[in-house]
Amino acid sequence: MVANNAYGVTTGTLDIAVTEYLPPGTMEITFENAGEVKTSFDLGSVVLSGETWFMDQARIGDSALDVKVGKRAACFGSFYPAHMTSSNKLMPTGIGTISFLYAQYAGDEKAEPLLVEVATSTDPGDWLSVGRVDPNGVAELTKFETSVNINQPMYVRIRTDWVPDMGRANVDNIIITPYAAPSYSAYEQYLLQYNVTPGDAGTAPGEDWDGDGASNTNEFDADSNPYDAASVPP
Ligand SMILES: [Ca+2]
Ligand SMILES: [Ca+2]
Repeated sequence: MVANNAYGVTTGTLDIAVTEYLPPGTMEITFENAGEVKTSFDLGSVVLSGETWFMDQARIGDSALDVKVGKRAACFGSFYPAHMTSSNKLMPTGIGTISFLYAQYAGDEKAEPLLVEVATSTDPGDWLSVGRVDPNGVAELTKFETSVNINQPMYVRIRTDWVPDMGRANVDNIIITPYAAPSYSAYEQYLLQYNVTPGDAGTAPGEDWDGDGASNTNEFDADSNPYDAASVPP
């Protein structure tokens, strides 16, 4: 790199660790904080980054066979359906994305698939699946990310999509980002006013969707309806 300073131009190299950008309000669970320990697979609760989670048939693994970042990662058991479920609805403004690292537990030859679910209540029928990933045969931690985009707080659950005779899975560095309302340009807002999704066929500014001879841009400028040939700029 080249830098200008009081001593003139200097050059040199600099090692910069680039970490992922996390928007304000992001929840990050690394299983590394004090007390983030659960040695048994039995049902229990554990506070992770300030929120209480229930973990059943799941422990927080710290063995050499747990595939993890740092000292610990979640380890989902395989003898019975396993889950970790938030005890509260998370994220006051809603959920944008949920991501985590996953791998097959190194001590097993197979791994259970994992499901990511959200809900407004913890009634069994209320869970909405927002993602599924298969750690089977995945030896190195691999990132999974799914868009949720729900603008209200939700319970979050990660569970095994259980089938008998599989094996354990590790999950680490769970990141839940806050919902962010999309920002639209004036032109896009104009399209949305007519219930048309920006980017759909025929919506580009130079196009003439309704074939009335006026481009979408001209209709935007005149505030006429670009999807009604009877509505044309004066
Ligand atoms: Ca960790
Ligand atoms: Ca037109």
